Amino acid sequence: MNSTSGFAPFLNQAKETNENPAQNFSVPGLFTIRKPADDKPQEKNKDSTPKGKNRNFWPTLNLLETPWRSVNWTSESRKELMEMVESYKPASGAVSEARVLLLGPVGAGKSSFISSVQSVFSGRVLNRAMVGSSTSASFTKKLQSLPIRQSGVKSDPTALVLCDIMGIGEGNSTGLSLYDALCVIKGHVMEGYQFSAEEPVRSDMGFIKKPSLKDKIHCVVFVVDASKINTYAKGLSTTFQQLRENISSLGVHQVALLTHVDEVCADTCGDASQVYRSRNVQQLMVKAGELLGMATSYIVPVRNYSSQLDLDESTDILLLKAVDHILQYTDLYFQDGAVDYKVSN
Ligand SMILES: Nc1nc2c(ncn2[C@@H]2O[C@H](COP(=O)(O)OP(=O)(O)OP(=O)(O)O)[C@@H](O)[C@H]2O)c(=O)[nH]1
Ligand SMILES: [Mg+2]
Repeated sequence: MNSTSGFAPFLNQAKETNENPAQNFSVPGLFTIRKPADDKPQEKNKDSTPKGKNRNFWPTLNLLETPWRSVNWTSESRKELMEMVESYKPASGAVSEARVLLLGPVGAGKSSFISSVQSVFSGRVLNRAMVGSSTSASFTKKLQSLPIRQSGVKSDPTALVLCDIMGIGEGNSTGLSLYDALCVIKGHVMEGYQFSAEEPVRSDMGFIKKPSLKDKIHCVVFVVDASKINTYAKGLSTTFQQLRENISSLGVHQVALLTHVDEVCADTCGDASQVYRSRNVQQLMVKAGELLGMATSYIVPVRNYSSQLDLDESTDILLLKAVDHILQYTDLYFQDGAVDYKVSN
């Protein structure tokens, strides 16, 4: 969390000039310091004060005056986004499902994202994808393809399948290797394949020699943890660069998720709808772009369900916006000539 000590003079000015702290005052060129309006009813879910903190007068120093991306945080928007995913059909008659692979360092929140999206559609917080804790070894070991199911009683599968995999290593000897990742993307690896950091995918056992379009990955989503952006090993950037070059040469588009945004901003922790007003999140998005070698426009912040037991509308919208973003780039793959190749490699 940002220290507020550098802003002390402004805070004193606030106290001196505002007998009634309900009045706002401006710091030239910076922002308006505003007392949360006790006399004005706050919109539902718009409380930017972290729970447990003093709610009476805590200027929102970490928050931008206006969000830098506009999102509609209403129930209607949530419903529309859910309907969009439920009615999604891949822009190619050759496949009935879009297969999206999550790739990222250990503990970044790949499995949690899948569980969180499943939770949104099932109406309660679930843990279907195996979520681990943030340790040095990947908790997920197998290739697991998880369909996102429609909301409602029938819960038929949608056309979106999210594929979970072992975390990528920070060097050559740990975690999923570049070779293994490319084998999965090209469609050579069978469902349930158990990865090993010591041994690459073998071409004799359960290897799909001639994968068809339905076996391949149609979009890659990199997942990075906002709270670790500043401390990831230096080699990770090179790993991402190699992955991006190789994946791009297969015609597969890539986007990225910045997870754990609740851990880098108390305002976002208290209310996910503040995410695009958070200075910290904005700065970390830029750093994530540098780490991944990607323009920020490809990256979206998400807050996964980790400790919560109940769904929250703004968190759902953030997750659904991420799915919407992913599907746009998935369809580019189908629309591109890339899918014309009959045999991969
Ligand atoms: N606060 C918070 N915790 C998160 C978030 N996403 C994931 N976590 C937690 O981070 C830890 C690791 O999450 P996983 O989903 O297992 O991460 P992973 O990328 O699948 O990790 P491996 O399978 O080990 O490679 C778990 O304790 C999650 O609850 C998030 O957005 N916010
Ligand atoms: Mg996992």
